[in-house]
Amino acid sequence: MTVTLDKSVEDFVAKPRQLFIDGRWVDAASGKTFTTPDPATGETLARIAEADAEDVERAVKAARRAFEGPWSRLTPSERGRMIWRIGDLILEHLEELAQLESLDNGKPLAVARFADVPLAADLFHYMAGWATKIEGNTISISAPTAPGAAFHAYTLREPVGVVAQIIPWNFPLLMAAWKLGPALATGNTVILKPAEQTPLSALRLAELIAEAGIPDGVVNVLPGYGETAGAALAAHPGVDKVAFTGSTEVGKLIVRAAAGNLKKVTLELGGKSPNIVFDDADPALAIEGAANAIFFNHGQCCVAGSRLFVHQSRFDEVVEGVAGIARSIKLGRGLEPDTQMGPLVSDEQLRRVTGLLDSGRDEGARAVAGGARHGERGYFVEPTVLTDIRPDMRVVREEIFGPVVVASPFSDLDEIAAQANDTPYGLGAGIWTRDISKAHALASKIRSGTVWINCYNVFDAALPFGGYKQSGWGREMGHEALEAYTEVKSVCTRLQ
Ligand code: TXE
Repeated sequence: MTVTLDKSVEDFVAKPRQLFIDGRWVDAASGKTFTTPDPATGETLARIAEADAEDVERAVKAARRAFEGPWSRLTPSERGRMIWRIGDLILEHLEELAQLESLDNGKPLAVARFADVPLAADLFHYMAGWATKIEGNTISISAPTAPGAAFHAYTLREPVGVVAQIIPWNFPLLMAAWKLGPALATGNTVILKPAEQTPLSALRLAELIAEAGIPDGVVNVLPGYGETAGAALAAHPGVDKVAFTGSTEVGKLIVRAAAGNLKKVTLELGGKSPNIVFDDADPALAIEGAANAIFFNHGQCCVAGSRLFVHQSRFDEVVEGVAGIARSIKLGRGLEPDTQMGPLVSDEQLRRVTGLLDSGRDEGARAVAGGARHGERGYFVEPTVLTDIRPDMRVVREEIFGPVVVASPFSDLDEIAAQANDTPYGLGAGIWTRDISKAHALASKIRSGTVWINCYNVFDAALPFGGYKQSGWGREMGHEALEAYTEVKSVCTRLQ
């Protein structure tokens, strides 16, 4: 039995949605629209205005006016209260937002209720507190070139300015929160471009942001395609910073586009994260943890634990345990109450993931669970565990971004550190052992932005998140995120 949709959700998807520019809902200048499909059926879910370069132009102007005008005149405390209110409004509309997210992305409603929406609210609540705590320093200086003079020197932390934020489809609302929270707390204005596959929750969030009292033009939301709206934002000379989450390939395009006016860039990109199970790990915990590491959100997580390394003495037991969980996962429409895994987000992702599964099979990998598309309608893929792999296989080297884990045995600590780091990525890693010294010794050797010990996929608004190597630049969340949204100004006064 499918969950009955809230009337508000039915109404929201029934009406064509517009762009949100300068506090108003407007059609695209071109008049163009696009549709977002229900990934469980492939049928059209909603129609949305399609932003293009001309709309980017309008939004950048609005964001600049708001940055220099009303937004800069608010006190940090007023700003913080509004950001807090966004968090409250998200919680007040939890069910509605969870339904929209499940419909648009395909994820189980229970997951959206339990993870996406509350974590988004928590991020705004956390960042609201920082608005009143942006501080510089006073610095004693010696100024060797001005002997005998005395100075009073201090630093100010100021907002970067107009920020473009380009986000993906795997956690649409939560990615919007990760990006907007720190930008607003530090006094920037924003043009947010949600992914073309999942624009709905960001558009509903824009309504809540307006309701929270955020002035017109501070947050603008432009649904549209990457090659048009996204590229125009990344290249626009009136944008001071671009924050991007998505593929490493597009991350590199963003860097090139941003070079025109040398805008600041932060990137949260792909991963191929190692998850390492030692012989002394609690087997039940490690098996469940390894399954969660790869199957959560259908493997459509940048930190998915997609390379499972198991000590050779426990390899068969752990792999069979994870494969058993894979076989038991109930696939279905996100809105069915007993669904444990929904469809992938799009036909394109379905083709990408099944293409990689085919290449794995052709190169000699063995599927001990799954290995193919599930059904013929919608974008479902079987939870898959691959063994008999070699380091040069595409399934081992490339980010699959689906419910597919590759498993291989290892024998000692030095060997496993080298294997774990044998990837261009460096986003996450998991370590499962009861030996705390071994865990920390390995954690220090792994080149990644997050290491989880005896847990996986634990996120908190206070914990910085981001990548080493080709997984990105900069950190999101935590106090670190504020640095990426501020400039430091040194002010130096001669006293005598
Ligand atoms: O990503 P894109 P796609 C990885 C994952 C996945 C692959 C492709 O491996 O299989 O990327 O997914 C916008 N200028 N991740 O094609 O294209 C686009 O509109 C400016 C990892 O969906 O990178 C969307 O808003 N913007 C990842 C956003 O970039 C552009 C999450 C992401 O889309 C653009 C998603 C351009 N030229 C995919 N082209 C993660 N790190 O979590 C596209 N976009």
